[in-house]
Formats: sequence, C-alpha cells, structure tokens
Amino acid sequence: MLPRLFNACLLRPKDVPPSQEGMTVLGVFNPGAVATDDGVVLMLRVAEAALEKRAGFTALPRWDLSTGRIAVDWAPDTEVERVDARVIKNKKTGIARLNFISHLRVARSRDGRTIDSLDEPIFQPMNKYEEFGLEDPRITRIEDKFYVTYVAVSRHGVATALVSTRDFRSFERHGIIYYPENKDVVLFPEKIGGLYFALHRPTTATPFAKPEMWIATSTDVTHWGGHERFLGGGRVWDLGRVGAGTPPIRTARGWLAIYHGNNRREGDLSIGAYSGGALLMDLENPRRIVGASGQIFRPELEFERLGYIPEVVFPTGIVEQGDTVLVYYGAADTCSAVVEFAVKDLLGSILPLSGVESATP
Ligand code: MAN
Repeated sequence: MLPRLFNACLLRPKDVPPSQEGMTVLGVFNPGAVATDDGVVLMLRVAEAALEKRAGFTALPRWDLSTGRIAVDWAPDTEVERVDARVIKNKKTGIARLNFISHLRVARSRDGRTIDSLDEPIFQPMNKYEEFGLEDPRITRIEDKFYVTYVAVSRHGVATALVSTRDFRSFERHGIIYYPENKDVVLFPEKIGGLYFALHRPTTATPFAKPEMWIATSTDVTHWGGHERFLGGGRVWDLGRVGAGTPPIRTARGWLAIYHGNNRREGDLSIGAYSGGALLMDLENPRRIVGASGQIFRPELEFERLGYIPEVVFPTGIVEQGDTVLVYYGAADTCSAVVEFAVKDLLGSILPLSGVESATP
C-alpha cells in the first residue's frame, strides 16, 4: 500500500441535514472534486432512506416528478427479496429497486482538507431517467467550464448523464451521454489529437464478461464513439469488477488516474471489498496503457471498514497540489474522505502489467 501523507474523513451522515421531512441521511459519499479559483469544490452523493417503518413492508423511495419531492412506495415483504444491503428485487417480475434515493450536494473547501460550507440540496432529480436518484459525480475542468458526469438511476436502468457549470450554482444539462447500463464515466481534461476522451464502464448483465473499463472519444463532449474495451480486472483485489475512479491528470510520464477494483468472487454472498489502483496512459494516445499499479489503497481505517457497505474505499476525485495529489473518496458508502499521496509514489507504483491489455497496442 502507498503511504498516506494526509488522511481525513470530511463529512459523515450526521453533518448533512435531510433534503425533506420524513427522510434520514444514510450516506454522504463518492465525492467528485475539482480545483477552482476559490479552492476545492466537491459534489457529494447524499443517499437518504424513509424514516418511517411499517411492519411487513419495505420502503422504496422515488422522485415524484409531479410534486418535485421524494415519494415512498411500500412493497409487501412477501413480494420482494433482498439482493444486498441496498437492492431489493420483486420476486414476480425480477425487477430491482433501491431502498434509498440519492441527490447531489455541493461542498466547498479552501484548503481541500476541511469542509468550509455545504450548499442547499440544489441538484435533485429532474426527469424520468432520474426517478431513483443521482449518484457518483465526477468533475473535470475543460477550458473554462466544469463538466460533471453522474449516474442517473430509474426504472429504465442505470445511465450516465452530463451537466456543465461555471460556478456550481447553475447547471446546464446535456442529457444522457451513456445509455444503460453504464456508470463510472470520467472525462480527460483536454483534447488529445483533436478529440475528447472518456473512460466508461458498461455494466451489461452478459454472462460473458465481468464489468470492465472502456475508452471512447468525442468531438463535443456529449456524443461519444470510437468505443474500445480498455482495462479489465482479474487479480485478487479486482477480480469482481473494475471501473474508473478519478478523472485522469497530466504528469510528465503520462495520464495518471486512480481506479477502483472489487474483489467479489463468483458465489460470494457479500458485495466484496473495494480498493484503489493507479493507471498510467500514454500522453499522446491514452488508449495505450503504459502500466498499472495493482492495489495501492485499501479499506484500513474504521470509517472505511464499517458503514452502510463495509470495506469500501471508492476514489472519485483528484486535486493536484504540486508534488502531491489529494484523492477524494467514498468510505463504506457512508462518508466522504480525502487522502494525500505523493505523485512520485504513485508513478513509482506503476508496472508494465503482464496480462493487462491496452485497447490499441
Ligand atoms: C449498485 C451500487 C449502488 C447504486 C446502484 C445503482 O447497486 O453501486 O450504490 O445505488 O448500483 O447505481
């Protein structure tokens, strides 16, 4: 594991008031992060559940477009089965629902290491693709705008949407950019060879493959093509699935990004542990993987090991600070935290991976 030069839990559920009466905050986690002229801005996923309990029923919150509020459906326990701590499945239809709903909130931090302020819940679901919530924002500055990708969950599946903003107060919505099932979309901060690049993670229910990272290009940040399979897991720590974590940053040796891996083996009843690894891509051709690190960051502290989903560190944001980077991550699907790594340690951890294939050699 890499040395953690600085490490702090930034926000816990008790620090965040619920978005409306009758809800309770389960988690404030998976923070997108970006450096602005006024310090670091974070966009956090706030997951809320219904406060009310009804014996024999499971509460399934959803966004009601007609009222602009969260409504709760009550499913008789006899009709549903629990898939894991967060997912419930209707026994007859096989269709899943979440037992919480998430929205996004903005937090501001001058030094990137403590939170100064938390905005109102300004970013709520807005359309039929967001009925079951907004999740896991990733922020990239491209020229003079901040682009935020986030997961839009609904009865139509798990898709990725894009918005842009200059001030994190008003947002321009660009709609769905990756249709279901697709999440963990991160944008590169500049055009490379005349094209924008993104890493994304189709999560097909195909029996042929585990969820893997893909790479794609665009001329306008909203329409994506040139899709190629990029990086899969397969080692002990990332056997179950891999997905992009932080957006890539430019270093002298290549584009550096932190990604996540999950170690769930086939047949495991638990969700498995989530850890972080580093990935280096060619500066001129990011489709070429220079190397990867293996597991450099795993759940070790109490707030990473215990929570709504135990044993999770889930990197989602990165801010450069000279020779070091601040990596923002979700811990145990409960808290938002920050860890500082030396860039030389991250680059030093990169090995040419035998068995890790580039999309285009
Ligand atoms: C998975 C997990 C959850 C998430 C749903 C929908 O079950 O990643 O955290 O809420 O997918 O995106």
